[in-house]
Amino acid sequence: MKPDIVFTGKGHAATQATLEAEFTVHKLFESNEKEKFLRERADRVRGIASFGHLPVNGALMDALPKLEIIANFGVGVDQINLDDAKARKIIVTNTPDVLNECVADTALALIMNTLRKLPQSEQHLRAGKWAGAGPYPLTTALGGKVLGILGLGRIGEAIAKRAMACGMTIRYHNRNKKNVPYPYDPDPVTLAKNSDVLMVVTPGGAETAKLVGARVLDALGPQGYVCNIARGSVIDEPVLLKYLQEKKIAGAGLDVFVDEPRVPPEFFTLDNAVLFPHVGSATVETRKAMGDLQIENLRLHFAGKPVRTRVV
Ligand code: 8YV
Repeated sequence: MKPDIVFTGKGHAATQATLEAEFTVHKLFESNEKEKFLRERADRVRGIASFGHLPVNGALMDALPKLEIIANFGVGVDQINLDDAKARKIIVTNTPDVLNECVADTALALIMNTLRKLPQSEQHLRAGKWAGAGPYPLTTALGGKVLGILGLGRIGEAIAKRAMACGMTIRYHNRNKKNVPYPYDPDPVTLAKNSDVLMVVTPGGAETAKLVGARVLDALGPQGYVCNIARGSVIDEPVLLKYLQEKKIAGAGLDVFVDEPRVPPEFFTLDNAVLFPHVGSATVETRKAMGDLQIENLRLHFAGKPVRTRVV
């Protein structure tokens, strides 16, 4: 008997194909009557493979009383209510580490594109302005600048290495000081004050919601840049938009947004922002590795063994 699991969203195709071969899969995201869908399967669903943004909260868990495990595709589990899972003794797994290098590559690309305005300069060429209006205006170098990392975990460390190779120096803020060679700032405002570029790498969720707002952006100042590779929720998005429009900061590089895939169209007209459609981990290799880990956790659990990457 194949265990029954629910997909919460459409996700990585090869991963979903493997799961469909090994489990009896129920696609919640395809249903227009979700309550009925869950009620009809409540007696047999033992797992959730979570993909995307659909909240996995206590109500969903209670609708599936046989639920034992929620295996997330992604390192960030902010859409899953971990307290609710813990209270119900439901295991939650994620896909850490396998994506560190790709996400750090994307973070470096954000810094480079934001400071050097490479997408904007390419636009200049494509619009035929190079020959007409002349060379693209000068931009600013990475070398010699201070990168402040807000949330120095494993991804943050991989970003630090790359930024140092470009001649940047590193500082950081975490809730707790770490045993690392980089100077520590006691709060996000001080970090922003001491940095030229602030890179947001914290987890999402309630604890970090709008951590970067007016006070942090004021501390960064008109010469400062902010980049976000974490979650849109960590930055106060309307405030950031206003600061970019009024040039109260120099620029922003954003891979994540509050209401993905919807991005406020006001961002599209900004010359001082570089926008990526949440591609941090989006390579063939990394997405396969993330899927393999998600699958492994489900296989191990249903074979009665401990999972590999347990969050709660
Ligand atoms: C993915 C991510 O975009 O791992 C995460 O937390 O945000 C990304 O790697 C996402 O999980 C894919 O849906």
